[in-house]
Amino acid sequence: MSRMRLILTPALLLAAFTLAPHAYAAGDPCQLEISGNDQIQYDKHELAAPASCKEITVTLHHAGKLPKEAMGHDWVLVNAADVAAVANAGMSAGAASGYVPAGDKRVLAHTKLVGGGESTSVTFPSSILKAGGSYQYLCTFPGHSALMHGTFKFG
Ligand SMILES: [Cu+2]
Repeated sequence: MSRMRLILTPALLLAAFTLAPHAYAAGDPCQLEISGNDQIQYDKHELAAPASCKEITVTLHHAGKLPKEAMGHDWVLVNAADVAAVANAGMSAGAASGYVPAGDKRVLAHTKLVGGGESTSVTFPSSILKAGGSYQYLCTFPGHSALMHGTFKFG
């Protein structure tokens, strides 16, 4: 009986430590996650954060294997009307700028460009958004935005 207890206790402690942070992250509506893959796809076509968030964090995972030079992904938040213009500006900005135009006010928030197996995140204040406003996110890697875009809802 005492031997059984010695075996069980560390196992239970380990379970508690592994489960707790996960449950917390999943329960925070201001912490959003999205993945991109080697097929030029995001796994989500919509992200939403409630108006109660003071700050919003978006974490982008690249679930693929290809390097960022061939299949880079980023996550760029814009007003819905600016998707095409920002995609074009990103292409012009080029690889050295991570395909994000520097100082472009149409870019509301963005992550850096990542390749397969990498993750990155961006945190931005919700004060840059209007509750009920119409926002879109896109990947600005050349040629990706037609497939990689989605709706961002705030409020
Ligand atoms: Cu991409």
